[in-house]
Amino acid sequence: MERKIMPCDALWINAHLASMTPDRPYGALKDAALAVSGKEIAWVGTMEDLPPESLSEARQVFDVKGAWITPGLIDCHTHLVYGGNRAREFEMRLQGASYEEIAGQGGGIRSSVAATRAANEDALFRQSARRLVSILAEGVTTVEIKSGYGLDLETEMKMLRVARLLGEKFPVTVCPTYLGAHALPPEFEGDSDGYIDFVCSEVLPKLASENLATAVDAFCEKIAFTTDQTERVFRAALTHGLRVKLHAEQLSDQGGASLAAKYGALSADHLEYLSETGAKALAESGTVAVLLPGAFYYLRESRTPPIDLMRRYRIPMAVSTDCNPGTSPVGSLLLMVNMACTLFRLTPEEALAGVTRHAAKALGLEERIGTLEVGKNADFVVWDISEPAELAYAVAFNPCSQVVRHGVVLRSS
Ligand code: DI6
Ligand code: FE
Repeated sequence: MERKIMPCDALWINAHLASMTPDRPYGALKDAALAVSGKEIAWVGTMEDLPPESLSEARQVFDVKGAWITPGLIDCHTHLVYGGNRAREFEMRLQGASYEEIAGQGGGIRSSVAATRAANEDALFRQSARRLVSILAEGVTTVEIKSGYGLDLETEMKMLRVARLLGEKFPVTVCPTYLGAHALPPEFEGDSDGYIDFVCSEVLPKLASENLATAVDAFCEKIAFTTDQTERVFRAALTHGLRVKLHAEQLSDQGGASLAAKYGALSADHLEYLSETGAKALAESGTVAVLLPGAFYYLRESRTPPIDLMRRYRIPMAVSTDCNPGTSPVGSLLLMVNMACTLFRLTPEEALAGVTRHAAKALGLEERIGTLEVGKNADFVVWDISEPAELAYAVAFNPCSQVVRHGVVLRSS
């Protein structure tokens, strides 16, 4: 083992590390220390192996007295930039209207599109910032944000600029995704192929040239877009060097997972109706299955994603908020960790891997984040808990006591 670790900028001692490497449960290393140099993790090991001089040489030492440290949490599927809210539709659903019925009557995603188009950039930023602040309070250091409530070029660009600005104003890495094929905008009524042409030949090239998105997503569903249309979007995305991902098999089995796999998608998301063929395809392409228990809960779905099938095919499972105004108005990733366990029967360890290591892979960032390993970004969280399963067990107590991103201590309590 490399003994010399210094000079380092800061050292965390007397910690238990849930490094989330896959070699042992939680990647746990008890009675350990972690050193940071610049923006990266410089050393990880036991207190016993820590060279004694490092304590005096480190510029800052944090004695966390037996607290646990995990990687910074990663919320890999959100639509957190949007205008307005859909509380009225929530009431309608409580009175018996279905999500599909409301969408069919021009509500649903389209009502958020109207509100997002109407909001100016500043208002959109302020509304979205409030939601982001809630998510960050629980130790999230990376968040994916999708567009898809603008649908026209101008509003999609506005949403993605707001996403970028959030990443500049708040201590979080924002991964921006273009979700043009989310719903058919009113100006293309009756012409969904025409809309897909517009997505592929006008919006996508413009966003790619302005670096406003790093990935492209689509909603492949009876109430949204077909597999043929999705495929056209994927082809255009790959032409412009963008990665793809897909809302697949949420309400029915459309073969979206197989299609996502065929295009080397980073992730296929939702997957309540995933078939064995789809699972096999995801496994072969190394595509991450992103589980979204918030949407499952709000839609009062009865069919859970086939977790045993995913385990059997060793598909990496991520967990995310799906923060959106319609099916998951949720600002707590730890609540999703809990619900992935209670509703989908993930183990707490699987759920925690779902918001760290596997979420990193769902964003294509597994080389930089998601585990506590030397050379990765120094993005981590100190938790006031006595074992890692506590993060899945309790709801809303927020045991986050310190957040570090890129080696900078953001907050301590
Ligand atoms: N699936 C979802 O759960 C969200 N988008 C999607 O494609 C819902 C979006 C909404 O209802 O506003
Ligand atoms: Fe979504």
